[in-house]
Amino acid sequence: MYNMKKWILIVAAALLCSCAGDREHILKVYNWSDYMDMSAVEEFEKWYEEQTGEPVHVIYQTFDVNETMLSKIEKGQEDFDVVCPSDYIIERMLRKDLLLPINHDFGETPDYIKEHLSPFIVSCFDKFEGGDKNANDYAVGYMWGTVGIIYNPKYVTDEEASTWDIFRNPKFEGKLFMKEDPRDVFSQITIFLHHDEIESGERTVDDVLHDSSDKAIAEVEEYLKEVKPLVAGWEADFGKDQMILERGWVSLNWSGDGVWARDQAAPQGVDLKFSFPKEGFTFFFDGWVIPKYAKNPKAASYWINFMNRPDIVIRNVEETGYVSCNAAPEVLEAFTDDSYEPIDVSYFFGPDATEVCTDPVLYPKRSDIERAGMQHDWGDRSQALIEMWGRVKGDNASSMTIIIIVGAIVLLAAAWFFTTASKRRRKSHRR
Ligand code: N2P
Repeated sequence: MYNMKKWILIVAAALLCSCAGDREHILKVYNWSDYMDMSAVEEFEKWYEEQTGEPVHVIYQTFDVNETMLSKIEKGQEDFDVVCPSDYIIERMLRKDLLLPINHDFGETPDYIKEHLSPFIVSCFDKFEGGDKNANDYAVGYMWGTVGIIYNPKYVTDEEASTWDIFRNPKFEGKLFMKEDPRDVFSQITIFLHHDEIESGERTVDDVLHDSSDKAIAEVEEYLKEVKPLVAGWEADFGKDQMILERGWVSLNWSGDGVWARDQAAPQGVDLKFSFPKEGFTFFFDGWVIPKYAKNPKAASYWINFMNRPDIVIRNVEETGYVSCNAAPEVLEAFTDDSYEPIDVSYFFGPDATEVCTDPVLYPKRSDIERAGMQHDWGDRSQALIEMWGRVKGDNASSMTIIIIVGAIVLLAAAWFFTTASKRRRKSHRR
């Protein structure tokens, strides 16, 4: 018996040691779902070994909501090596000291980040409100885009889809999909509710997006309660499929999903479009960061570098429909297509790119970008938004609960009444 126990302990210890040893050859990646050409993962493993002489095995996990990812790292202290949060979450992670600086020490390997990251992205990251830290030292842009409206022109006119007010239009009852993302939804609706002040110059989009007051939250709550009975679904990632299947006609969504859904729907004879609402909207930047609980920061920084190798960039954009933060000439060439009207994308690709035939949903025109604003970390006020979201979303559940409880009471009362009545009848028969 003693020998048996001893062997179990020895085997367990050996297993533990081999796992611990292995961890330095493991890279834990945590990314948004549907946000990468998965063949790039295997290719990274080979490339890393070629570049460093060390093996690595990638464990790849996905999330659909920024806050889920944040909570796993902030509260759970999980040891992901490289993750891909959005702008306002990167700000939060910087302020909470949750990130390690990006190490650009790649030896003989080219630094694709320094070579190709768009100056536009660098200047946007400079504006992140990360306390005393500059986001460019801790994060590298992966994909970016805008929040807008995917719509089906068979049922919805361009005019109807040009405003965020479409979500209150009873004509589209049961055909509207809303994003299960409190922050993205809040931002678009608050811009819509304040568009008069924005238009008159009294306030800027940026100012409105910084406003986390009770008043701003209450206004959006009221709007969402009006919208709610018309909504077919609140979705974290299935809205694009519902649009392709024509179960939805209108979806508040990310531009990349707009491109992806449009391209998937076309061969099936379904026409989908994406609008940049006239009142204004947000753009988002998702960037690679290395959390402070990472166990393999070296492979993490090589991963970020690899994600900027132009051929990998092109494959990821083609697979996901999202637009990369990388402005390499090969990328510009890959997404130049004469079937589009020329647009000015010099803000992204540099001064020569004033007339490029490219997809205006993928690369928004300069004039569209000028109407957009960025979301910022609200700190502790984020909780007030989550509570508001719970109130809006919870209403259905509570009225349903009330209906079920009342129904159950009525049934019980009816059962009691009939049993008592039949007992009485039996008694009076016997007499
Ligand atoms: C795609 C995820 C896009 C993230 N599934 C937008 N921030």
